[in-house]
Amino acid sequence: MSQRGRLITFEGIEGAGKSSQIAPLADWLRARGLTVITTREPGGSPIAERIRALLLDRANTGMDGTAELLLVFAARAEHLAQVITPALTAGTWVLCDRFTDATYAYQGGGRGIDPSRIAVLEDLVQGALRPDLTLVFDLPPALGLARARGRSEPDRFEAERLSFFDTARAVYLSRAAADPGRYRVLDTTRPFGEVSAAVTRSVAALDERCA
Ligand code: Z5A
Repeated sequence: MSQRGRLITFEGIEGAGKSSQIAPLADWLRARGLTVITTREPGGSPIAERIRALLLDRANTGMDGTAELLLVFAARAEHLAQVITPALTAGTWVLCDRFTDATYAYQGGGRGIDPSRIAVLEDLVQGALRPDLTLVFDLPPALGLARARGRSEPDRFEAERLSFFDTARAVYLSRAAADPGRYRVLDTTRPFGEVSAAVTRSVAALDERCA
């Protein structure tokens, strides 16, 4: 039976530079003989992508916070069942653009939902599954928003106030500080190539095939 794959999650506030590091890391891992898929949340499977559209649609401004939380976890349950769990079981490495840390940061920090409620849903939907490694791409929110807003019309989250992202960032940093074994915080005010090198250094420690 093949060895279980690894789940690596990419986190950070809007425009932190996480999405653009996923493809280079996937190439780097494949060059070392590993089977890799890249995916994202909310989304990553057909039903979860439909939930993503609901969550990001600015026409849904004012959505109830608990409804938003449940939609995020409904999408995650579907993504886990259809994509992540089968891949990990088959020995595939899964690189996921956002996962449950985003729920603690955005629905917990940003929307003010008690983290203990999020933890209940995390246990229900994920059981014991937690990422093997979480990379937190960190930069001041004003810089992240300036990078992201250069691209397209803001979605329902991107349209939030700066203080929303300040709170989300603080949650990410405090979760990382509380569990240094699982998290690496990367300074993405640094040039892209330096951040990529920090990503591969962090991942290399996970498996001897990456050394
Ligand atoms: N959400 C939630 O509320 N709860 C949850 O549980 C989950 C998600 C899972 C998904 O949006 C939204 O869902 C998210 C939270 C919510 N909303 N927000 N905010 P998304 O996935 O569409 O958006 P995003 O995750 O924020 O992605 P993003 O805007 O693409 O940001 P990014 O991935 O961190 O950045 P990037 O695309 O890699 O880079 C942004 C720009 O900066 C781009 O032009 C790059 O070329 C540039 N860049 C990248 N790195 C650098 C460096 N080092 N120097 C200079 N420029 C750089």
